[in-house]
Amino acid sequence: MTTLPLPQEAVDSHNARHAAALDEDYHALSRTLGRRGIDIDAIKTKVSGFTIATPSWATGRGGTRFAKFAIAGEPTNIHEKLEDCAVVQQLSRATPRVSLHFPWDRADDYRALRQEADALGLGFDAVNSNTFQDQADQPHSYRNGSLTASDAAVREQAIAHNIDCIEIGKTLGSNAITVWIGDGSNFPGQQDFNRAFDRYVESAKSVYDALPATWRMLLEHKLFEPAFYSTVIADWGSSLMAAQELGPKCQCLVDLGHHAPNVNIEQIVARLHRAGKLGGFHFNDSKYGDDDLDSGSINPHQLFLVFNELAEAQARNPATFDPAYMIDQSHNVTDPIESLLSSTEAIVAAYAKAALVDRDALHDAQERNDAMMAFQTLRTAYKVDVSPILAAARAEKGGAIDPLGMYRQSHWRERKAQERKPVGLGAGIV
Ligand SMILES: [Mn+2]
Repeated sequence: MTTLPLPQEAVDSHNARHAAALDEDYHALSRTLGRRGIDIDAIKTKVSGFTIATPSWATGRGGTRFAKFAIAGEPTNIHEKLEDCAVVQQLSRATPRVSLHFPWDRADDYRALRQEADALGLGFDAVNSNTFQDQADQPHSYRNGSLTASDAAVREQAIAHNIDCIEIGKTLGSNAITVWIGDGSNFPGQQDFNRAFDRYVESAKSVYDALPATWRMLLEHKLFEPAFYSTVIADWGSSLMAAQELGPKCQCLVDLGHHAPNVNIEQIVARLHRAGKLGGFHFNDSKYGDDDLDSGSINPHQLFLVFNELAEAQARNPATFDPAYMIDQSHNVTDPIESLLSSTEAIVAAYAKAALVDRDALHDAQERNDAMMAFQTLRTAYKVDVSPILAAARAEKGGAIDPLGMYRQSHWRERKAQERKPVGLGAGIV
């Protein structure tokens, strides 16, 4: 039996208060889109089917390299993190799966954890391994790298941890492992670029060989940090080379914050799709580097352009198009549940706007070299306020018409501040 974290009657009565205004806005938009030959209900159906995973680690105040400032009522263990993810799902109805990170989310009994999640209306997305920091009980340090370390014993330990994550994921019902390593160098000459890459491919092959038949291995690249001179899997080129060498079950994962400033990320999306290696996404936003800011808070147009390429890819290969979508953010100054609700709305809105693009008109303008009309085709879709479509889709599934308003009204955090033990001090890069 599903036991949702908030009383559903409260959500229903909240929706009843907003229903008339939503109905008015939805019908007004329906008429506007209708004049362009777009059926609003068909877009709403698409939006209803679109889901994104939430990461367990984003339910706490992430902190920076400098400090972490916890809030009262923050979750302190995987059980409380699942509860908070269930609040996001109950109100947004677009985040039905949680992505776990090991060993951060270690539990005694993963079969029981799966049942616990199921009772909250949640399932599990990709599992994430962590060989970028040392754990108290491990024999070898990752100070000189993990999957690419020059010491074979360190590499073996990192491989074994990844295989452990796959085993846990099998029990949880996951179907992918996301691998991000911090391996790299801080000094010119410190590391041989290609020997490190060779060791990466060799180690990753052992992880790949442990994948169940239906699983995918997603390689996440990142330009810099913690290594500040070179990173082994720094860019989509390195990621693609590794994924191609490893085999068909290995694909690339694009984190929006893991690129050099001003890189054309939407073009990377198109290229990876062309190579059959577009495996997944981590959504966030960025001003300077890997800022992990809330999705769409800095550059919502880029988010839309990324989704435009995803929609293009889906239209071309609907049978094989299946990227794993996840939010990957660090919430340092907000209530993490509020950031997740707001980010979910921004991501789904970008998806909905991309679905409004007149693809025939776009392709036609491209072929005729009509730059202005090609651009205006995108701009016309981008300018639409799709909020009524999102709200109607949420309400139909039992979510809140105004998720943030409903969340504040629920006093969830204040109640949890009474029940949960306080989080300690500390730095917390995520
Ligand atoms: Mn990421």
